Amino acid sequence: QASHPKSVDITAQQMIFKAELDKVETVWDRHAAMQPQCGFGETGLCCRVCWKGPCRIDPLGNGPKVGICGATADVIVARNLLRSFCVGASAHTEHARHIAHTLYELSQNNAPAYSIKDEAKLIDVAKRLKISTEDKEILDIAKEVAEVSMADFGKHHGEFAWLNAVLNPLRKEKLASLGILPHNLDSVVVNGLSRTHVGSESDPMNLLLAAARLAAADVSVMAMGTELSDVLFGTPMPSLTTANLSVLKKDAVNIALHGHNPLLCEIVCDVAATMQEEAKKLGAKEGINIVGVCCTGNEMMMRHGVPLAANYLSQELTMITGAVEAMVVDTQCIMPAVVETASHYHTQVISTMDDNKIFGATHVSFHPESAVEGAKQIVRLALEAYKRRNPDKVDIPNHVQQAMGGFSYEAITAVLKKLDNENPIKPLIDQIAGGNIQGVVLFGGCSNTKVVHDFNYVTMSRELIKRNVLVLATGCAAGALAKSGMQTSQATLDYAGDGLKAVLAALGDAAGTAGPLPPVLNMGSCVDNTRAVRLANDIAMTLGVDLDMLPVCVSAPELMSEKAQIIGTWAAVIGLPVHIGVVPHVTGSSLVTKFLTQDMEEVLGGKFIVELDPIEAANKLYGEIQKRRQKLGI
Ligand code: BF8
Ligand code: SF4
Repeated sequence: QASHPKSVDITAQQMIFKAELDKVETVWDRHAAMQPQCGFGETGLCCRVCWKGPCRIDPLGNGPKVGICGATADVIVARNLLRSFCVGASAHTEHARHIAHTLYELSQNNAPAYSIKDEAKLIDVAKRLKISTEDKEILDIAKEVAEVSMADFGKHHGEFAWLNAVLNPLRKEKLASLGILPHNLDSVVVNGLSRTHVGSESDPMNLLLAAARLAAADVSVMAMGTELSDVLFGTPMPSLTTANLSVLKKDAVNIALHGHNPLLCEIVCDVAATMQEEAKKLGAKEGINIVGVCCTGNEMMMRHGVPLAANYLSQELTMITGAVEAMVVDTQCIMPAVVETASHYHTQVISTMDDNKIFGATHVSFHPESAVEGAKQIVRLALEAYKRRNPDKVDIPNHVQQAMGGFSYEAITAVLKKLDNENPIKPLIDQIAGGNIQGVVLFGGCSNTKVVHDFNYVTMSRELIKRNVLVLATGCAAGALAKSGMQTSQATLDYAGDGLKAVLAALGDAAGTAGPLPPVLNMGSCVDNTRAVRLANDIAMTLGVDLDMLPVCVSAPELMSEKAQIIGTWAAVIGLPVHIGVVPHVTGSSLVTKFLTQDMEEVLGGKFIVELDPIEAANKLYGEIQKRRQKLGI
């Protein structure tokens, strides 16, 4: 049982094996039980929009060609897709709204647990939102930034401030010329949903254009989420930490923080630091050990160097170690199954958001106004659970992996400034033009039982790095590449091509790190994808071109969530080739499939590339990079 075909994370392999011994079901068992999966759903051809249905169109041409209302395969597929995107955009919207609202409450002195951790960032954000900062108190600036942000949600006239901050002028013009420039966040989602009501829009192309407009709104709201989080919690800077299930400690009260919203985890970290003695009194010699799961993990790793235990597919495995006292969750990507897994051990699952309860979990209602009390209650529940821990069930893997996180836009430009203070983007452009860096691939997205856990990330990134492609990563992709050792200096020495190796060594010297920078720069959680957009826009604007000219691609080789689906879509809408390693639920419509993988490129410059084989996928992305280098004449 030295290796397990379900994951390439060796600590996960070990815990999958333990789950079998402990007779605990995992996501892989449920995946197996679900086979074969429904072909109508897989091809996007199942419609449940109204109660005359469900209707399904046989992709092989047998049986009805249209639904009971007459909806064609193209309409059904496009409508399902738009609905999914609306959910993904809604998740990002609620995330950002929560943070903007807290910033506002802070400016009114109603959120005592929070403060402005990065004033320079607040001023930078204000400028980009065209808010004057002269002679204003910092809290007044915070109030205006929060108000302008919150106004973006429902704005019906005037400027869409965050859209202006995130899209470059050329791209804005392009989207405007196609009539797909969104005017706000909330009503674009509502509009998208309304168009999918029975008997509403039945022009599949127009549904796809609505999806593109929604995607442009989504990238704007994600930028808001990231940038305001930096204001409240600090802008990430590079730091060394550890990743994979080995970060759990036998002699500590282990608290796993899981979900997405930094509002909760930041305060739990602060409060836990003040309660170390209580844990030690219970016999936990190492006190309280906070670890991260999924994007909450990425947020904490980026800002505070908190160790990352797991990404999406290994979330249950944290508890299989038998050493997790509390699995504290906020929202998104939390498998309902965590409660069942926890029931086999002493783990307390604690939900924290009133609009995101988990059946069977203990609920601690968490609000910014009373954040410290809520966090204390959470830590106390973990301390209580520690008393119930069964040492016979504890088995923590011992393969600690180092990882460097913290590569925000600001962190990267700070390093580049050491090379050229006046024009920091120039050294990067020079290296791209000279060929030491052939191009950039941003890895994002989830893990998915349809792919061997983390395998595509590791395989593709090594293949690209070897060919001097710089890799950026966010979300569960960043988690996979942290756990697999790709965010270390050693990975540069082991895998990078000579050109890239030289650049990363020079950057490492400039940054003052012990060795070269890692070949995979961890940019944070999923919402943080917009950090990469800002960097790409800087390059494009310096060159006087739009993003559709840059040798920059996106890859989501293990994606699954609706959030990841819309992120991929906005990446294509802003002009980038987007690889996905899982077949999307659209193949039942040749029109939709052709638009996403071909026609879209002519109109917007970006498109989807579906390729399940990771080596072949790396080849294809490298090919796209070369095509774009040729267009640029480099
Ligand atoms: O936002 S990558 S599984 S954890 S959806 Fe979820 Fe996908 Fe992970 Fe973060 Ni993003
Ligand atoms: Fe069937 Fe049309 Fe109703 Fe969909 S909307 S379930 S295709 S009748």
